[in-house]
Amino acid sequence: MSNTDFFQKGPSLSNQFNDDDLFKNYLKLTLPSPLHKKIFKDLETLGERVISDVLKMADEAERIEPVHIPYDAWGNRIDEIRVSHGWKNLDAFSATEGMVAIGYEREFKEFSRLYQFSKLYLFNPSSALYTCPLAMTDGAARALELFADEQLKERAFKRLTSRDPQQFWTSGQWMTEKTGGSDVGRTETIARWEEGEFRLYGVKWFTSSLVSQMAMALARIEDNGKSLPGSRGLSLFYLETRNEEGNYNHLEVMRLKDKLGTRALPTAEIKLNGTKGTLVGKPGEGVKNISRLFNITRIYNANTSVAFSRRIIALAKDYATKREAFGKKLIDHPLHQRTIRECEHLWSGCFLFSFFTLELLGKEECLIATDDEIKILRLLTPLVKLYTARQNLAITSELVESFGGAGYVEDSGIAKWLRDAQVLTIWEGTTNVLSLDMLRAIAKENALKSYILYFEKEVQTLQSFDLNQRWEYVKSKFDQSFALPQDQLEAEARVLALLLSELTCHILVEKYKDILPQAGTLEFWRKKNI
Ligand code: MFK
Repeated sequence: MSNTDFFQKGPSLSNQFNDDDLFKNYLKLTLPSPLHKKIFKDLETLGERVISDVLKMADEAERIEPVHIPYDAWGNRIDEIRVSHGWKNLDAFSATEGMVAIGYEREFKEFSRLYQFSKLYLFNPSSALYTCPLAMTDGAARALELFADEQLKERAFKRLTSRDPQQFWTSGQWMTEKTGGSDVGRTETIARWEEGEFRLYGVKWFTSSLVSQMAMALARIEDNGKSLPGSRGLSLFYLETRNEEGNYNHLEVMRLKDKLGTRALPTAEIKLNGTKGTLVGKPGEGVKNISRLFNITRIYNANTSVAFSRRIIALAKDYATKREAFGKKLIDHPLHQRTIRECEHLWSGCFLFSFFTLELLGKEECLIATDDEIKILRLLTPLVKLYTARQNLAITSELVESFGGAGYVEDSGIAKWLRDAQVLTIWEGTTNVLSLDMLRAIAKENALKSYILYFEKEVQTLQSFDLNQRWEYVKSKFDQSFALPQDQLEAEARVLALLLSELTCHILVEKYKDILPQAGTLEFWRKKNI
């Protein structure tokens, strides 16, 4: 055969639910039996759709990127954000499937979040990051559920949690400004009381999904031309992006961001020119209140990371059964196989970590979590976000490499996984900011004590020598670090955050070792001695 007659077959996907044994078995073990029987059919159908019609919507959304059209032909300022049909169809699909609604209908009580995020987990890698607006929508729904009055709940909460595509709204989360990305306390936007309502003035520097119908924003209430500095001066506002006539609510689009990845997502710089807003919660409690929102988006972020890792693993495994080199299939090369298996092992820990966090979230929202569980959720939320995002980046980089040059070209569809992976470590809090948030949770909530109380029995029951050693080591490392002066403790924060995340994965991997992908276990590699 001449060289020109050879065409390599690309990777393909099979049903993403049926193909994922860890996911299926974890749900079987965790959900009461009538429940898992009820939802498995739905997940199986979704597992097929995310490799067929839904994937086509996402492909279109990624091929036809959003554009900003500032003026119409006659010079009128219109600031249209034009998105593809694919993007709009993903919105309708999300509503119909109850991607946000399931979490708030609470039909399955404390397991509702597990069910909802099982669907999101399947949808995520075939959504062109439509799960970003969904994350903010879900976070906004939670903030409104907790802090809004009945009138606002009736108007907005109902729409954010609707399954009817005509009624369904998505929400933006307008926090980041030029002065402060992570340092939200430097927000400059002001809220001025004018003729019986608040009007917001300022520039929001990263606003994802301007095509959403509403947003939650932070602003500094001005009184007689003065406002309190820092985060204590910030309040949380609800605003609608358009008025009844369909015109923008006194805001201007400056431009769309030209980003490394997430290119289907219209992220804009916008100017608020007197945007009408409604105060949500108490004045001055904006950061505290919006943290209820970003604690939800951080959990979405973790779900996205594990779902993305799982997808690239599925693609790499399939490709390894098709591609031949040096006389045999890639999968038959021990080193190639080992690389994929090690990625799978890392992913297994991350998967279990993220779903464990969801178990706690479900309990907290149904008011059946213990005090310790609430504190552990507070502690693990920044950790699960930072750890899964970093591991996804490592796994993705490794597996893009496993495609060789084919992984580096855009039209194979592989390169984009690496571009999109990078954002997951950045938005919703960088690794360092989240490591410091872990310190905040420990200092303020005494959350480490709850963690130790909760997991100590588990570690003893599991009777693993390696795990016991690790447990003692991490505990002593925390003890030593918390005895240091504050600046030295902060310098240790990232190391501590990674250690505690790894320990959590280690415990869960031991606990669920019977359902791990066999070849993904450490045991397997030890026995093979390679
Ligand atoms: C695919 C899915 C992905 C989702 C995509 C969504 C895309 C959206 C794009 C974006 O908008 S990205 C923007 C991301 N920005 C951030 O995530 C902000 C990162 N910065 C932080 O998290 C800082 O730690 C923080 C702004 C919170 C620090 O601010 P401060 O002013 O130094 O906070 P401070 O004074 O420590 O805390 C104020 C209050 O909030 C305290 O409560 P008290 O008033 O009762 O003392 C804190 O305990 C509380 N707090 C802070 N963080 C909290 C929290 N409470 C609960 N959970 C938290 N995480």
